[in-house]
Amino acid sequence: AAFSAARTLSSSVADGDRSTSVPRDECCNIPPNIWKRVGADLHRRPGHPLNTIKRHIEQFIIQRATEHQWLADGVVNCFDALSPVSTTKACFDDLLVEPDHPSRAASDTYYVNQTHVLRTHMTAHDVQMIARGERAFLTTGDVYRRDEIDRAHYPVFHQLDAVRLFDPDKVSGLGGNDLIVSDLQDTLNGLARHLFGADTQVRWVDATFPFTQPSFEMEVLYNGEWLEVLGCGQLRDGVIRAAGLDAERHKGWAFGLGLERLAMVLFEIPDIRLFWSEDERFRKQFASGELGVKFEPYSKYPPAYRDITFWLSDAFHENAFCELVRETTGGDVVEDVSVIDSFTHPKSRRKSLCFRITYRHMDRSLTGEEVDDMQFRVRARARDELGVELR
Ligand code: FA5
Ligand code: MG
Repeated sequence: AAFSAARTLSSSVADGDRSTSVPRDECCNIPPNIWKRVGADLHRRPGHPLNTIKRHIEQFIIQRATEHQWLADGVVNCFDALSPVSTTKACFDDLLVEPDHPSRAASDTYYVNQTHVLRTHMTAHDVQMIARGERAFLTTGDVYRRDEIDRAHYPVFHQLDAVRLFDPDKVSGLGGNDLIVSDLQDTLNGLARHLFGADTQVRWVDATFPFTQPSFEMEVLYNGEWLEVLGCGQLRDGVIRAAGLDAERHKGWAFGLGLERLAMVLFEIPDIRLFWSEDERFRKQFASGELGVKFEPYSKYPPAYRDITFWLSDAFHENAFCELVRETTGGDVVEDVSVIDSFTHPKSRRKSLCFRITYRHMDRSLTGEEVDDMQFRVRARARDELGVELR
């Protein structure tokens, strides 16, 4: 409802001579604050912490690929300007994501129209890249997910994905698959040491992704806590076939990692909204583009809390409420939205939730009046647009 005029998105893709222009239709669920982020390309800004991490990962992989002769000729190609508008085919079908998989739901994914989404992961590019002849490559970009609001979650974040396909002659026969998984884990153990230091502890946890088998998550021990940094695995035959290759001969691995997660730990950045800050006090600290920087927090402005309680409507979804809060308050003013109480009426079985909204601007303090005004508008919109009954 927020858009009336048709709008198209133009965005250059890596090979420069194409551009996509995708019209929206009634399936579009992308609010203005999200559109605004498309094309911001934080990961391409020199001196931005996401750019710094991206460059260091690229350097590490290129060096490893050279030392271990990943490619008979050529270099590992790194793409960071691929359009974030993806077809559902590339983002889901080609990757064997089932038709009813929750990641496809409009409650979790931003649709431009019925057949196009804002990519939910960088893996969306893998099949096309393999199909056009890439055999070892990296892709970095902004990905979009409708999600909850807190200091570690933001509806736009950045991922770096990598793929390595092997020389068919080297992996045929016995031991081929073991070789692939051990090369994958060696590569990522090396990457973790490169980023976090030589004596970093890493552990491997079994995972499930539709497009890889076996699948793993890598966790890094950092300041006493195990932190999930990436997902990975051996590409399934169906993915290789979707790219037009013979899966008997062509095998390989893929991984995908979250750049904000890594940056928050490495640089001690306490809030994911800071990556979007234009404040010089943030920007300047990272201008050197070096890995060793530790963020010096500047004064944190005090939070203001407001609660809202309502009876749910049938189609109520927490992600939609968080998005409404974000849209109503202008994006980055709300630090957290959490359920603090829930109640089901014993007779009617109606459910009521109480949310606590934490208001805190990153760059200035908010007046009580401003907060009250935002809360008032959140209440009105929740009632009108989500059909909830305020209490
Ligand atoms: C994926 O997106 C898979 N495409 C990864 C993959 C690639 C697996 C290739 C196998 C082969 P997942 O949703 O777990 O998986 O996200 C991958 C990483 O992105 C996570 O480990 C985390 O570092 C980061 N991430 C995920 N969700 C968020 C979020 N809401 N905010 C910040 N970072 C996130
Ligand atoms: Mg995960």
